[in-house]
Order: sequence, then C-alpha cells, then structure tokens
Amino acid sequence: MSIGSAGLTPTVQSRPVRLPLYHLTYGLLIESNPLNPKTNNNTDLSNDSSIRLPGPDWASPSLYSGMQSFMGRPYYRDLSNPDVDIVVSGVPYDLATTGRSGARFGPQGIRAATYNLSWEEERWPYNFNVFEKLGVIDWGDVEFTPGDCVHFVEALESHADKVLEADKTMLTLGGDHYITLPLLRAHARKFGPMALIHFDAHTDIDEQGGFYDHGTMFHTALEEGLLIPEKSIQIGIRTWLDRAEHPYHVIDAAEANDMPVAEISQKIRDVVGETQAYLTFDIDCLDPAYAPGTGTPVCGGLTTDRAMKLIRGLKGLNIVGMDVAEVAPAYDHADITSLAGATLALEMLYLQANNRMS
Ligand SMILES: [Mn+2]
Repeated sequence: MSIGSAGLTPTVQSRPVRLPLYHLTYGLLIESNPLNPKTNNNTDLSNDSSIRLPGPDWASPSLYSGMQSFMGRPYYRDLSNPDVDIVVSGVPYDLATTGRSGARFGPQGIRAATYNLSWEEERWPYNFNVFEKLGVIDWGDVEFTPGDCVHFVEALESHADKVLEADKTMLTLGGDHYITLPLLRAHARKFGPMALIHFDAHTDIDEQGGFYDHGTMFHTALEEGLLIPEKSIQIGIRTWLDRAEHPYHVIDAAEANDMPVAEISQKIRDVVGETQAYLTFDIDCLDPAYAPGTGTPVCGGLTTDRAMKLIRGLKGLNIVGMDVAEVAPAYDHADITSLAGATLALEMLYLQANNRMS
C-alpha cells in the first residue's frame, strides 16, 4: 500500500481507495494537532517533555479511527511532565491464572471498549469532564520476557516504582489478578502499609497455592506487611471463606446484593477511614451475566450498575492506587466484560478527580 501525494489517498495495488469524509478531517487534524495519536500514528511522543498534554476536547472525529489508547489519551512516557497526574498502564500477563487463561488480552480489550465511552464530554452523573481535572496518559503496556514469572515481577515492580517516584497515580489494567501483588509492593514502598478495598468473587488468600498464583496475593501481601488487615475489606466474595480465621472484613456477594448501596459504602468507609488505600477490582466480582469474559466466573455476583455505584461511594477516601484485573476478552460476548472493565476504570478516574476537587 502506498500513500498518495496529498497524504489523503491510500492506494492498494495502484487502485485508488475511496475514503469516507471524516478521513479528510483526519488529514487536516494531523496538521493542526500533531499531538493527537488518534490522528497521527507516526509521532513519537515518548520522551518529549516540551509538549503540553491536550485538553478534554482533544478527540478524533471518528470514535474508532487511529490508535486504540485508553479513552484516546496520548501514548506517552515522560513522567517528569508536571501536567501528568494519572498513568494508565496495561499489564498483559496471565501466567498466574488457575482457570481459563486469556487475561493477557485484557488491556487491549479494555482500551478498545473505552472508545464507546470517549464521546461523552461530561460523564453522567458527574457534571464535569475528567480530563479537565486530571492529566491522564496511556503509558502503554509493561514489557517483560514471556513465560518468565520472575522477570515479570521485577519488570512490573520497577515500572510502578518509577511512576510512583514521579508522584503520579497509577491506574493499571490487567492481566490476571496476580499483577496486584507487585503493584502493592511498589505502593507500600512509597506509602507504607495500606488499606485494601478489594472487589472479587474470591478472597485470593490461598496459602496452599503456588507462589505465582492469582489466588494467593492477599495472603502473601499480608505476610510481607504491605496491608493493614483491620483496615481492609473484600466485597462480592462467593467462594470458600472461613470468617473465623479470615484476616479482612468481608461483605459477601449475598450481602452485597441484598444491602442498600449506601449501607455498603458506609461500611467500607467505616473500615478504611482515613488510611491510604489501594483499590483493586477483579471483574469476576460481577455476575457472569455482566462479565462472562473472565477466567474464573462465579454465579451470584454483582450487577455492573451496583459496582459503579459502589465505586462512586468511595468518594472522599484516600485512594493511592487502582487496578482492574481479569478481563479475558476471548470468553466475552458483545464486549460486555471489556466494556464493564473500561467503565469501572473510568469511574475510578472520576473518583480520583472528584476526591482531588473536594
Ligand atoms: Mn477473582
């Protein structure tokens, strides 16, 4: 394929291809906005600290053209840029999965699903545009040697250390839920032991599993002193649980489905208080009707609506890090799960913006 002299007329085997009208605008935008990765796939922004981040009106005329970054934000890696508040990173890792693998495709599934969310200027029910309040970049994906768990952990911890040392807040897209352990280590190095706000069908405190196992992280994290158990809470649990021995507060799935949202939110606030907290959402907290695309689905979970309200209910808490894990698009239908993951991640951004405004 070659590109015509005007830059607007690609040809395939010398046969002109007729492009829709928006591609004309697309070409003009390359001239007028060289920072827009949706309209310019050739610009390397990686380490240019002189650029200013684009504002909230920065978008492609087509939702589905150009590179698929998170919410169409710039792919960008200069952490010294003071305009950057939030760093979104993908972690395409699923070697710790005990059920169906495939969460390595979660970041790209979530990014693609955000295109259906990026047209709304002021997200309902908020009355502002989050990108007016926060500088958000898509760092891209963390790179590691495939099949090497040890190198993966080193790579993710090192990446998180760099982001946190630059005083940026992380929003990380998994990957299987094991990714949260290296993230907690890096966050604890900066913030000390934290509260954990954990949405999941599973407690992930298995002491018998392997060390690189997505069912063991919150046992290991406790052993390593990364979390304050009495300040931590798990919501949506509906698999093995021994309440007598359990280290964390729990609102199980039956309770989470029966209690009013305001009551659940109040309980979370009562447990966490002012403590610095890490927020992690395993998409299998949702019922398989709302999130079929995941490795270990369990019936009897939350609705997407309830989960979104519960994220909004964390308003005012001191949340220092966030992730969404276990989206596995290969098992999805009509992108339901990717859209749920993308929406919850966006709700987390709005929560951050709201908390910084108040
Ligand atoms: Mn789970």
